[in-house]
Amino acid sequence: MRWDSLWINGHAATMSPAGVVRDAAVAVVGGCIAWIGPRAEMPPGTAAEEHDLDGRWLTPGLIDAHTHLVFGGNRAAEFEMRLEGASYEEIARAGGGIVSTVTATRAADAETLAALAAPRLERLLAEGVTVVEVKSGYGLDLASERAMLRAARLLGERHPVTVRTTGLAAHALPPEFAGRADAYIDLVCDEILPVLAAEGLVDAVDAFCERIAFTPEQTARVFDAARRLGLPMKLHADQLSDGGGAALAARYGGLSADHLEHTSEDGVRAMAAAGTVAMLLPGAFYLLRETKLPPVELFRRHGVPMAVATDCNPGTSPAVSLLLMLNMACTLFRLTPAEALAGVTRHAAQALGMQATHGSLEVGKAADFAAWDIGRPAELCYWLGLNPCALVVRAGRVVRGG
Ligand code: DI6
Ligand code: FE
Repeated sequence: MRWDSLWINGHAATMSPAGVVRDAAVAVVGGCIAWIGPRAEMPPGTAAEEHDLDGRWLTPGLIDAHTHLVFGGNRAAEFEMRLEGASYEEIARAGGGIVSTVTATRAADAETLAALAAPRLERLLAEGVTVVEVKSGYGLDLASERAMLRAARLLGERHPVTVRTTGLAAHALPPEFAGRADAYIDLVCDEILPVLAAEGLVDAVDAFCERIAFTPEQTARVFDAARRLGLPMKLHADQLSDGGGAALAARYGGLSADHLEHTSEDGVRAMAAAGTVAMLLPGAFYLLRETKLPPVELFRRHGVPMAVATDCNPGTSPAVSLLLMLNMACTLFRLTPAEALAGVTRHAAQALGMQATHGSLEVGKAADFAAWDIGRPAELCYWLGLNPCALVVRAGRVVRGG
């Protein structure tokens, strides 16, 4: 065999059915994994480049499958108000919250938005992230939603990361539509989503189904539009109340239902039947000082795959560390470290519909991986603010460290 590169002398947490491979070898051809397994069983071959991992651990490149990374301004003032007693819902109803970010985002063009998001993205990438999902949803009109999604595409061109975009025009009611939510949903379904889809700017469609956002009926109309456009769906569901969002996402065959603190067992059952991933977002739970935990035990019992993401956004989760979310998923939500790691690899890939090519170290998948200075995989969930990432490889190329 003739390989482009060969990686030896490390241990691999493959996140595939092969599990942990000690003293592993990984051979790469054309940006994909051509062979992986115990070094002792490696077929004979030569590599153009050989890399010694020095006993480090390899994982698949991490995947942050739910972010609102692109936005203008920030909401530190609102953070202060909340500490003085105002609730997230009260601030939203008083015209603050998401709408204040909309004002700042509308004032920026795609270039500016990409420049504002770049340092946040770089923090994620420094922790071994190789795929990131980025939502729109702070533009809430065609031009500004387009600018956000263009900014996301620009980030994917300028940084060593695969960007998946999600059209979240149904995130909040723009002020100019006050009292006319159905008319705004018409605009989303008849104009914003079709135009952005035709321009190749959206890979999936999301909505915020919640008392302070859109009803299940309005959400269903957005999903019908997504279906007509052939786009996969995800949903901000049951974050602040049980609105039946998880079951709604499942009914449409959604890739994921996200947040889910208030999801009922019926919702969990529907997700299991539909193969919808439970996207857990401990950063928002933490920042909002929520007390209602997502039904993790029910997800386990019904075999619903759990993913974990930053939900990086200026209001409820100004988080730029996926490793910190691993810790919070374990500490706050009681995931095991193995579940949390699956949540940012295999199950995160599934939540983006990318499981055929990403999320585990397996032959034929993208050679996206990170090497870590750790003694065991659980250490990735353990530290608060220590980044043991030594090396990042994307599509077979070293993009960090090395
Ligand atoms: N749920 C969230 O946690 C974010 N969006 C959503 O639908 C928060 C967005 C924000 O407050 O800016
Ligand atoms: Fe979100």
